Amino acid sequence: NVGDPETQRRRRLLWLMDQYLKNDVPSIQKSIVDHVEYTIARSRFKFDDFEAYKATANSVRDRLLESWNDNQQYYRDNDSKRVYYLSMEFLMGRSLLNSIFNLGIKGEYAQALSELGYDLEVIVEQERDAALGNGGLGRLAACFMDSLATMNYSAWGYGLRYQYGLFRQQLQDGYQHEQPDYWLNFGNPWEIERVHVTYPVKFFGKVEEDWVDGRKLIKWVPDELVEAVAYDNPIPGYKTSNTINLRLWAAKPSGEFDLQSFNTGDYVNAILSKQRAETISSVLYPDDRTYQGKELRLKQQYFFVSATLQDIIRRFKDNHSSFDDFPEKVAIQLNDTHPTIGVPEMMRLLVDVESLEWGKAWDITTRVFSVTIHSVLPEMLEKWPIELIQALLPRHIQIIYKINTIFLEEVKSKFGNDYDRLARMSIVDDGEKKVIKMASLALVASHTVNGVAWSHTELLKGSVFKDFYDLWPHKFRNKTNGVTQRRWLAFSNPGLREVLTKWLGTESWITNLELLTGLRQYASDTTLHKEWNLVRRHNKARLALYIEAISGVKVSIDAMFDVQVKRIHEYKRQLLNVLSIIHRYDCIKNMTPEEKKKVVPRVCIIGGKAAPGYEIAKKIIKLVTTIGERINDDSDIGNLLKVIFIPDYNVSLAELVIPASDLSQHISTVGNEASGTSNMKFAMNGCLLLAARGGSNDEIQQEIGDENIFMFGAKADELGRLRAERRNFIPPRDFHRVTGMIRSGEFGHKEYFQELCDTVDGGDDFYLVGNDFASYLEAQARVDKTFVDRARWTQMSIMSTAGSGKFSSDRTIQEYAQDIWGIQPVERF
Ligand code: T68
Repeated sequence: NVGDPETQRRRRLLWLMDQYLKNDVPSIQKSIVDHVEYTIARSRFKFDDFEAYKATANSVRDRLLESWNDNQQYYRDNDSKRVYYLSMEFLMGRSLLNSIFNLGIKGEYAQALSELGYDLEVIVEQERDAALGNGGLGRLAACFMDSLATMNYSAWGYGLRYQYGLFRQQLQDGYQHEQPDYWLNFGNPWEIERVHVTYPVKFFGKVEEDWVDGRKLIKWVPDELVEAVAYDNPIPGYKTSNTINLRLWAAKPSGEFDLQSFNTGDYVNAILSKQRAETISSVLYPDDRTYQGKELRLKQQYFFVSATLQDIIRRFKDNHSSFDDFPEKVAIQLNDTHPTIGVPEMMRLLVDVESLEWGKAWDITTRVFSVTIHSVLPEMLEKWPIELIQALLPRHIQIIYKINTIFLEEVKSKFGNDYDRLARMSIVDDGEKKVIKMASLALVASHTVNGVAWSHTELLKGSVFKDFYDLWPHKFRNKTNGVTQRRWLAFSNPGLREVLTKWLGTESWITNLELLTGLRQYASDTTLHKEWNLVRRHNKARLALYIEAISGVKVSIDAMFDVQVKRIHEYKRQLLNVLSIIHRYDCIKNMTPEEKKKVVPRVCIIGGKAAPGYEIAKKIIKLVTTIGERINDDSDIGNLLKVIFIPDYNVSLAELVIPASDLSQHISTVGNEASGTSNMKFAMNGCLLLAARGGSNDEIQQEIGDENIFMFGAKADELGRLRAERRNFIPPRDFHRVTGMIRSGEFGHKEYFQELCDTVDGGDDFYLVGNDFASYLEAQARVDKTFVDRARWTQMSIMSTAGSGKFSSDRTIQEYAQDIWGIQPVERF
C-alpha cells in the first residue's frame, strides 16, 4: 500500500483485471454458466437452448468488449485519421458464429458447449437476424464493416437502431403477407446502450437572427426536440485485435421540459405526445428503390445524421482546438444519397454553432464528404419537396439555397449562361414539383463520387451525372463492390474451407482472397474433383432437408439446384426465370418416355421479398407458388422438375442456400443492375452463374473466363435501341405460348395473373423479357448439356472459385481507403 490514493486505486484496478479473459474450454464454460446464473437469472442446472444462446452470446460479448475498449483508447492516443461510414441500412444477420470465428475461438466454444450438453450448431440457430436493411445496399455496408475491422482500419459505422427490421415474409395460400420483425423482443446481447452518449435533435420551428458585436447570429428555435441515444455494436476483425464500432441511434423523448404543453394542464396528453418521439427510429422503410417522399423518412435521415455529426465533432474537439485539421482526421462516406441532409447539417454546425465563417466551413465540408451511388436511373434519385424541408428543417433550406447559388455561379463561370444546363444541374428544382435533388447536393459537396461496378460508373459519367462529369471529371471513381469471404465462404461453407486450405496449403486466403488463383492448376485434378463434389453434395443434402421441412417436398440431390434469390423486382426479371420453368414443364409433359430419360433433373429454387405495396412483384411470388403446386404434384414429371419458393429469404438463409447451389441466376435487364453482389458469393462457393450482361457480371466473366460462365442477352449498347423499339418487337412463339398458358387459366387465378402477363407481352415490355427469351433458353440448354458432363462442370465450378479473388470486400475497402479516404491501417499489437 504505497503511493498516493490514486496510485493505489490504479494498482488495484490493474490487479483486478490484469489480463484478458482466458479462452481455454473450462474458462469459457465458467463464463457461460456465470451468465446463465447472473445475467439470464436461470439455474445453471436447467436452461434451454435459447437461454444457452443468450449466455453464450454474453460471454462472447465480454471478450469483444475487452479488445473494443483497448482499441478505442488506442485510436484516441494514436489520433490517426478515421473513416465514418454513414448508412441508413446495415444488414448484419447473425453475430454469434461470426464473432467466435473472427476471434479464433470457434473450436473452444463448440467443445465447451458440447461438454455442457449443448450443440453449437443448434445454439447459433437461436439467434434472430439483425435485418436492418433491404438488400444489396445494406448487406454491402455489413461486409464493409467486417473488412474495415479485419484490415485494421480506424473506422466507425453509423446508422439507425430500428426497432422493427425488414418485415418477415409469410406465405398464406401462396400470397405474401408482411409480419413485423420485432427483433429486439427477447433482448439483443450484442449491443451496449450508452445512456450518457445522447444528443438533442431539433425539428420544425423557426430561424431567428440577432446581431451581436456586429456579427449576425443565427438561431434555430425548434418546435420539437428529440433525444438520440447511442447503442454500440462491437465488430471484431478476423484474427486481429482490431474491434471497431457500429453506433446505432435510437430516438427517445427529450429530457428537456417542454413548458408550454406541460402548463396547459393536460399532463397525460403531454406525456403521450412526447412519447411519439420514439417513432422516428421505430421502423425500417421497406421501399426498395422506389422513392416515396414520406415525412417520417426525412425525419429519420436528419435524426441519424445530426446525432452522428454532433458525435464526430465532439470527438474531434476532445483533442483539437481548431477545425483546421478536421479534414486530416475525418473522412465521411455517404452510403447512397440517404444521409445527404448531413451536408447542410455540417454547415449549420460549423457556421451557426462553431462560429466558423462560411468559406472556411465549406472548405472543410467538401474535404470530408464523399458519396457512393447505388442506383442506375435518374428517376430513382431521391428528391425531397421543398415545402417539406422548409417546414421540418427551416435553417437547412436556407443553407441549401446558399450552397446552390454559389454552385450555379461556378457552373456559369465555366459554361456561360447555358440555362438548360443550369436548370439540369441546379440542386433546387423550381419546376412544377418544387424539390431538392439530393444527389446533386451530395455531388456538389463531395470530393469524390463513386459507382459500384465498372459499367455502372461509366453510366454515371456518361448519362446520369454527365453534366457533373463535364464540370468535375476528377471527382468520379469506380469502386467495384465486394463481399466478405469470412462470412460468405469460410464459415458458411466449412467443408469447402477445408478443401481450399488443403489444396492451397494455407489458410491465408481468408484474408487474401487473390490466393484462390492457386486452385487453377488443380482444376482438372480428379482427387480434387472428388473432394469438391463431396462437399457440394453434403451442402445440397442440408438444403434438401430444409426444403422438405418447410414445404414437404422431397428433392433429389442428384438434380441440379438452380437458384434465384434476391429482392423481387421487375428489373431483376424473376419472370424470365418463371416463364422458362413453365416452358420446361410444358416440354417435359409432351415428351415420350425415351425423351424423358435425357432430361436433366432440376430443382428450381426462388426466394425473395416484394416491397409491401409492389403489386406486380407480389403477383410474381404467387405465380411461383402456383406453378410449384402444379408441377411438384405432377406424376408425369416426378423428379425431373421441382419448383420451390423459399419464404422469408434473409442473410441466414443465404448462408444455407448459397453453398448448396449448382447454378444461380443473375439476370437483371442489361444496364439496370448497378452491380449485384450475391453473384460474387455464389461464384466464390463454386456455383456456376447464368448471367445477363452489365453490372458486376461483366467483371466476374472477365475474372473467371468466358468459358466458365453462361452469359446471354442484349448488350449494353443495344439497350437504348431495343427499348425504343420494344413496341414493334415480336417475341418468339414459345414465349407467347407460355404467357398464353397463364392467361388461359391453365394454372388457375386467371384474372389475377392477367396484369402480370401484360407487363411482358402487352406491347410494353420495358425490361425486355420477350427480347431476351430466346437467348435465355439457349443459355439454359447449354447449362443442361454441361451439367451431364460431370468433369467439365466440376472444372468450371473450381474455376469460378479460383477466379473470384477480386470480389473480396477487402479489396474494395483497400481501394476506398487509398483513393478516397486517405487512411492507413493502424495495427495495435
Ligand atoms: C443495390 N441497391 C443495387 N438499394 O441494386 C445493387 N435503395 O446492384 C448493388 O449491388 C447494391 O446496391 C450494392 O451496391 C440497393 O440495395 C436499396 O436497398 C435501397 C433501399 C432504400 C432506398 C433505395
